[in-house]
Amino acid sequence: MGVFYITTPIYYPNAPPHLGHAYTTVYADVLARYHRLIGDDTFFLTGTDEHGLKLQRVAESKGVHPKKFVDEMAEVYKYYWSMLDISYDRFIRTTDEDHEEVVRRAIMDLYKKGLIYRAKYSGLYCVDCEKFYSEGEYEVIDGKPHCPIHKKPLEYLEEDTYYFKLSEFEDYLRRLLSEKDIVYPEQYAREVLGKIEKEGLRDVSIARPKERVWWGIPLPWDEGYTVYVWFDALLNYITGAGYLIDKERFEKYWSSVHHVIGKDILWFHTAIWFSMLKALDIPPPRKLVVHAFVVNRGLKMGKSAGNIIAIEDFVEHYHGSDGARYIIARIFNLHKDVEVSGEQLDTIYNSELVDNYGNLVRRVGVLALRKLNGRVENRGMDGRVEKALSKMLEEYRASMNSYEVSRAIGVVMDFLGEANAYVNQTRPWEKKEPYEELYTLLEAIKYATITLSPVIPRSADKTAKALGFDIVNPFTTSIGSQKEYVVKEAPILFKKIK
Ligand code: ME8
Repeated sequence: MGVFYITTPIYYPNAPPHLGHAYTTVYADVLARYHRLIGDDTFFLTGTDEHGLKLQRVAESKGVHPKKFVDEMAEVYKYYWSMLDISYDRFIRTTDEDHEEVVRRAIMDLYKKGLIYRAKYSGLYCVDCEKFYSEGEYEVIDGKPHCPIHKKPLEYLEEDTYYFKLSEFEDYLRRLLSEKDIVYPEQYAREVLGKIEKEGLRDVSIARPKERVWWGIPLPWDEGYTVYVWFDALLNYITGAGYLIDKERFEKYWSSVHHVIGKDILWFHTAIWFSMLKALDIPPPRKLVVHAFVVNRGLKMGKSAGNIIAIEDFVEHYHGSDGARYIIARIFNLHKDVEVSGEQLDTIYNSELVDNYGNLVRRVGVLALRKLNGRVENRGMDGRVEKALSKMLEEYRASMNSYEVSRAIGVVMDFLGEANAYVNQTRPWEKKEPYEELYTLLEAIKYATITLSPVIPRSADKTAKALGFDIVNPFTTSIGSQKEYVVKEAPILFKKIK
């Protein structure tokens, strides 16, 4: 039995999550469910990033204390994740007591090691990114520096602060990024290396004066400052695994930690996070899985672009959580941005979920009930389908293990296409007792359902109950080992979108 620890970014709860956040979270959930299915000791962490200027300002604009605001918003996030059947093991909040303690201890540790020093800072800041931009990084619009992502004017800041000596880790980072395949896909490691090559690695400010940003964790040695929100947030991943509280648990999960992030926060999760970990004598993550953006009408989906798709609308449109999850997992792309406007997504839903999978379940269920009263004994299985099935399982496993969820689903869909062709070729409705045909088809459906269960857990359960099999590890049961199927009903799983 393996161990699998998976995390999503912790999102800023300044507004409810949209399809962009669901994109990451559903993908991570599919991987978590897959690893539970194959018997791994799995821990899935998500949550909210609650401190900092952005949250302070939103709360102020609403006239409420930030804590009250984030308390409400954390519930909003949980509500949306339950709407999408997200099976997280812990919902971490940066205002959680154990996390605040980890942040104080970690930053104090680095201070004592001489990796933090005080100096003046001046620069241009984007509050939406919670990030400073230097020349060459920002966009100039109407002669003024603007955030390249949010297209809003940057704010000029000048203040005394504390720096983390990021520059000391340049060699370490270069080596890590070029020798160890931590970052997947590799194109993103090259991107970070290119940036280090071009600009070098500069020290980063990791504190904010309290007069300006009071909503944060005070520096343990200087109450006049709060911890920079990113320094605070990144540490959530070690808090979640039990750092400081349970050494054994921490070491177990940390040895297999997989961070899933969007490419917008790649720099923080490589240059800064890997260096912070090194400074704390913690090994780098096992994998950093980076994905591209959801794009709507040509622009990255986001609040400031005004093109978000609400999760509730998406779920309603695809007739529930399974439909929405399926579409997200199927279009999910690590390498390239994905456009979601237009008819394409509905076509995927109709042709794959409704026609290919749903109709096969219905058809075979009806035939089993009509022809054999629902009792389908194993009296042999078609050799060609059996072979296709074992090939499908191998390719599925390889795709899932290399984080290519969409490819894994594609493999199952191709196999289901063959199973549908097998029905048409063998015409079991014309036979008196089509044992071999129906048993073969039920085996096909069983394994397709099990392998799709991390994506469409509700429909998979429904199918399993209706046709009479269990959702179990597909790699430890052998094909053709079920003695009999007792089919109870022929469910209609999905309805077409017109
Ligand atoms: O960055 N396409 O939080 P955030 C794909 N709090 N993914 C998208 C997306 C889109 N259009 N929009 C959002 C933060 N995402 C920090 C993280 S982690 C220690 C701190 C997803 O609320 C994607 O995963 O801005 C992206 O990286 C993340 O939401 C940013 O969420």
